[in-house]
Amino acid sequence: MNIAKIEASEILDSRGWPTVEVMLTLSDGRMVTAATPSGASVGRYEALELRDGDDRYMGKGVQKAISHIEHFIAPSLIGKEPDTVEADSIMIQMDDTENKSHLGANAILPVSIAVCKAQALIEELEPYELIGYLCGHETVALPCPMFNVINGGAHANNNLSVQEFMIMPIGMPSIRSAVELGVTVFQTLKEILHKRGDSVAVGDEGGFAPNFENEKEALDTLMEAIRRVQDRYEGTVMIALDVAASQLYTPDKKLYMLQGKRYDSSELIDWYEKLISEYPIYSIEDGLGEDDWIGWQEMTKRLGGKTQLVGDDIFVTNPVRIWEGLRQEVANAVLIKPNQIGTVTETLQAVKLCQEQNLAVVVSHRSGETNDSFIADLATGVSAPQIKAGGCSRGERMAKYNRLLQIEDQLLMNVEF
Ligand code: 2PG
Ligand code: MG
Repeated sequence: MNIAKIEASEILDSRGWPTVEVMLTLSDGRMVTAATPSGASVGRYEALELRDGDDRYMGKGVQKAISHIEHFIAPSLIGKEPDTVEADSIMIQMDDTENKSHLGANAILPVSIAVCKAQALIEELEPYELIGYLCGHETVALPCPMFNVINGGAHANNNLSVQEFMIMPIGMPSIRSAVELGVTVFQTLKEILHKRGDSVAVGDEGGFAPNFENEKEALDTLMEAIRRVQDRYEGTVMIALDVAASQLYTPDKKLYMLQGKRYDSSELIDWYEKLISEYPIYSIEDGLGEDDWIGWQEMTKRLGGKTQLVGDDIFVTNPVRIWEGLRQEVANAVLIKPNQIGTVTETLQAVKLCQEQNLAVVVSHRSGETNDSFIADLATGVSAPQIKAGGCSRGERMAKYNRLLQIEDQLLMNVEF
């Protein structure tokens, strides 16, 4: 079964900005689609997202990426059997840059995902099964969801410096029960905010974004919601933060700006230490900036024994940077975002490296998303311990959690009791 057609079109993401959708048709007429997401707090070392820079959509059109698919990528894949590794290697060679800046990661990734889905289809597998097979895993496991229930930083126009306040239902017997617990905390938080007269409007990732006075007030409110719900469930609700500290960093001064106050790396680590002693914080992502390797070393030494320290902007899903992290002994977990590196194959290579080196893996969405739920299959296929896919509202976020529910149902159907 061969690839008969690859068509690309400009669609809109969850923020209303253009992005690329690919439709791949097989020679028997069956079709798959894939779309690429887009970040707001974009790491400096991520693969390049090609934007037109002309008058359309304030420069954010993606017609150039689409024309690269039509003129270069599609002709090189049409007539071939869909094979993820082969297609990715053709596109990587054709691009021939370190950061996909020739063709654009937003041209390459949706084709890569579409080929992966098409390969699964013809092999009569679900995408997560194919991914598990490509990773050499005999079984797959569902991830623990991290629900982003309070949005700040670059994802909301409130005065929170920390970008994401997430809850993790730990020790739950199933995804279905973890989702129920997450949603119940989310709805309880909504009631608390509503009663106080605070805004219950949501930010880019589907979490609430009221004008809390500071991070501590946000955490106290979240703890109140957790306490009201916790006793009714068997698991424990822990907190995860994404500080997205590259956004708060001034490299020449080597200082971070939070709530109008300047911190050096050590002072920021002191603050995290205090937060960890006061709240059930399981995980801190991007606690320091993408170039602050010395600070990251100190943070890992001081906090890494008790807290999950996730590298996002510092690693950008790039095996070379993850290796550098291992060499410099920074972080104990890696955020995995396919569009930071640009192909499914390289994403799986990054995961493999993490798994071999005992770094925890957190598969992640972007703040600008589509309804493509591929990351749910990715997280399951690689048996990632965690996934972050946003809050408990907005269709593009729920698409991922709903796909996890569907996968769990499929897996349970195959279990013989
Ligand atoms: C992050 C992501 C996703 P963005 O920083 O982890 O939450 O945000 O897509 O804006 O980079
Ligand atoms: Mg992040």
